[in-house]
Amino acid sequence: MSVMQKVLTTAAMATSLAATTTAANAQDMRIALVVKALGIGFFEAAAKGAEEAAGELGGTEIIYTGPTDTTAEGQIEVINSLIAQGVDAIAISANDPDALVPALKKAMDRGITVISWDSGVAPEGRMMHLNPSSTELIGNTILKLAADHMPDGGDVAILSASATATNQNAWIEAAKAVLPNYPGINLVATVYGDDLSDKSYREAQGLMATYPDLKAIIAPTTVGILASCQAVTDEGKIGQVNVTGLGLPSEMAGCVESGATESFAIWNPIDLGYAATYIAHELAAGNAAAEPGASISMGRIGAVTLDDTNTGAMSDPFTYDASNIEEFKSIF
Ligand code: RAM
Repeated sequence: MSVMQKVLTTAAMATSLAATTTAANAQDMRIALVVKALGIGFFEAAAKGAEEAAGELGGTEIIYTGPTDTTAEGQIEVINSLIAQGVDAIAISANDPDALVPALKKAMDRGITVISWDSGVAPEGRMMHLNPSSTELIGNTILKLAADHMPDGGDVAILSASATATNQNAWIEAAKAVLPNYPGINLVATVYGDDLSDKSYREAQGLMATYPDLKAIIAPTTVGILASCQAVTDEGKIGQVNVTGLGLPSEMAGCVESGATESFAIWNPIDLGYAATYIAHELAAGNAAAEPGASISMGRIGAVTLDDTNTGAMSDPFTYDASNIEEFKSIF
C-alpha cells in the first residue's frame, strides 16, 4: 500500500468512526450502569443520577443492572449479556478487581466503552476508573470518625462489604496506614458482611460477642453500617459501641437519632452515578479520550483529571451528624 493509500484509508476509517460517533451522539446511546448487587440503596441513588445525566445528554438510555448478590461470577454473567445486547458503554462498580478483567476485555474488543466507578477494575480491564473521593482521605475519615468519640482510646473493629471489594479494601488499607496517628486506638478485627443485611448483622453481633470491650464498629459500607446499627441497638449497646463509617443519611437518620451512631460520612451517590454516566457518554461519543492527564467532563460537577493509571476522583466525602441529618435524609 502506498503512503497516499494509507493516508486515505486512515482518513476513511476516521470518517466512518466519526459517523458512528455522530450516530451515538445523536440518539440511541445505551449505557449500562452495572452495580455490585441489586437492592442496595446507595446504587439506587446512583441510578437516579445516571438518569439525570442521560436526560441532560439526550438520546441516552440507562440500563441499570447487576447480580442479586455481590459476587464477581454474577457480574460476569451480566457483562456477557450486555455484550450480547451490544450496549455502547458499561460503567461498573466491581465486586473484584481481577476476576472481571477477561469479560470486560471482551467487551472492549467488541468496541464497548468500559469504565469502572465506585469500586475499581484493574487497569487492563477498563479505560478509566472514577473514585468517589481520594482513597487516603476516605481511609483517614472513617478512622477519625471513630477516634473523635473515643477520648480514652480503645478497641475498634471494621465490618466491611465483600472480601474482594476493590473500594473497601483500598479504604481499609488507607485507614490502617494512618492508625499510628491515632495512639490508643486498637484495630482488633476486620470482618465481611458481603453487603448483605443479614450476614452483616450477624457479623456485627459476632464482633460484640468476641470483643466485649469494643468501642466502635467502623463499617465503610452503607449496608454494613445500617446492619451494625441495628445489631448494636438490639443488643442494648447504644452508648457503648458507636457505629460509624459510610452510610446514607436516608437510611441512617434513625441511628443518629437513637445515638447508635454519633456521625458518619459519605459523598453524594446521586452525583457519583451522574458523573460516571457523563464520563461513559463522553468516551463512547468520542468527545474525550481516557489517557493520563486527560480532563473529562462530568457535566454539572466539573471535570475529572486522570492520573497515571487513568484514575480520577469526583469530590470529598461529607460528614453527617445530629446537626444536619434532617436536611439530607430526604435527598439520598
Ligand atoms: C455500599 C457499597 C458501595 C460503597 C458504599 C459506601 O453501598 O459497598 O460500593 O461505595 O457502600
